[in-house]
Amino acid sequence: MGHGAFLIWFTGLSGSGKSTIANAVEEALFKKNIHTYTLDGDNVRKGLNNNLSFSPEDRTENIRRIAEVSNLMIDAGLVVLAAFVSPYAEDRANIKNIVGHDNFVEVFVNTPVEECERRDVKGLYAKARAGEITNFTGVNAPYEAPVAPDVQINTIETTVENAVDIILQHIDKKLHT
Ligand code: GGZ
Repeated sequence: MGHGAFLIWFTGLSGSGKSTIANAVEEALFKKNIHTYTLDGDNVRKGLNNNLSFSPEDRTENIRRIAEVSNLMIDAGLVVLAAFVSPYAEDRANIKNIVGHDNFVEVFVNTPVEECERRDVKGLYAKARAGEITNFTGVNAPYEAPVAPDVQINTIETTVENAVDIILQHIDKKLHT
């Protein structure tokens, strides 16, 4: 039996929890026998997009390629999860045009920069503050928060488990079409 194929796009700052939530959603979908693939900085920026920097132009190209790859994966029948900072509203609108509006679910992982910086799991915020990383989103590069995301997760008030439930509820209809 088949299932719906579409893209769940997670946007938010570095360290906001995008990948953690995407991975937990993927695990929940796996248990429902849904075929998935997760794209994130770790598997895309090291390979397909290893020639791209964090300049505004390269971020736009990063997101465009990821949207095109996602579109191919949707063609193959997968539920695609993608976790990228994707700071520009225009780039996110472009994803929607590439995969088709009905195939796009935008999840805003809304963790304030102060909280991301407090966690600083990878030490990147400290490096950005020290001037060792330029163009760092939230410190010296902009993040344009989604105005009307399909789902918004406030990670200060919401556990990963609850976030998964909220997202699963939102995509339930799409899974069964
Ligand atoms: C933002 C950066 C930067 C700069 C390196 N700005 O927490 P992480 O480490 O694993 O997630 C961040 C990741 C962002 O890559 P994306 O492909 O998602 O960005 S975008 O959508 O804007 O193209 C962070 C790390 O790469 N990183 N330098 N300057 N994040």
